[in-house]
Amino acid sequence: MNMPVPKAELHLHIEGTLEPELAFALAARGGVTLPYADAAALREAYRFSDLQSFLDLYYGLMAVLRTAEDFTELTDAYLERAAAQGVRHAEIFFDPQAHAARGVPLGTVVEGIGASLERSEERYGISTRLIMCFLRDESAESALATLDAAKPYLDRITGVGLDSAEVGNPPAKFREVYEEAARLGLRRVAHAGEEGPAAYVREALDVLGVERVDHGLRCMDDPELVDRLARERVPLTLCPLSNVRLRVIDTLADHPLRAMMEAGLLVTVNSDDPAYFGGYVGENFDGVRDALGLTGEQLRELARNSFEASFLEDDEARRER
Ligand code: ES4
Ligand code: ZN
Repeated sequence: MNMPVPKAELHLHIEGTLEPELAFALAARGGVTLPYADAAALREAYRFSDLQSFLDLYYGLMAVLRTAEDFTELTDAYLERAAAQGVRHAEIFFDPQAHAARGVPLGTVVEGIGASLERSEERYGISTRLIMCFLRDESAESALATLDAAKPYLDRITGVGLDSAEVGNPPAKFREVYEEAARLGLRRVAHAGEEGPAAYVREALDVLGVERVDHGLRCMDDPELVDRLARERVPLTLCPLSNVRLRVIDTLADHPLRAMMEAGLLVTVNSDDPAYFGGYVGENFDGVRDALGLTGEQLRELARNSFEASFLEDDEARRER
């Protein structure tokens, strides 16, 4: 087998790494009843028509994540798989509001994920950062309260992100939240231009001051925006298998990734919610390589981009590669 190329993963929802088998194991341990006969039946339900149909299942299945140990186990399982695929650095999203709504406090989530991340370098050879995402279909007040609740844990949280249902929830709704995050010294990213329009990508840059855009593929509808993103070297974290499974595009062969590289954009390849979308970062790399006919040099460029786009300091990023 070829050695996988060293890479960073920058767009990964830890809750989206919950494999059906682990979901059933955690359900049994926690006394939670799932509305599926078994793991195979659950996997059968992973036929999504759009982002919302996925989110409904994704938030529902989180019911099995209750204790800090559950989050530690979830994170360990991801890191082990990621290491096998050449991941040397991972910037990991989590959704505190989705857990708080079920009575699982932010501290439990951070302590649980953190216990895994603490050992990640020595166990898996993966350096990590943690990024707390706000649910954009919840209110700005709820996001502000979440940011407030995170204050005791800011030594373990590198930045903030914005995810969940995009259309109708534009970035500007969270202007104050991002201003406060900046005051607290947090890095800023946001999902934009996944299902929403190019205008949301522009707004994420101009109103939220994001340093990196998650997905962003709809920028391709706006040539002026593409020029700006290329000129300013704003990284875009693409998730090709996610886009196919959520019907943002029809097939991998329709993915704009190659056109985006040729337009001079700083794009990276990531897995988003790998347990739901048919593969981890390695399968995403292999998928676009085969569907788009990427060259070895283009694949190496994508791997280089992933370190350049990361929140590692320049000297750290060089060492990881
Ligand atoms: C997500 Cl694919 C995607 N888009 C938006 N929000 C999300 N949360 C988890 N996965
Ligand atoms: Zn995402």
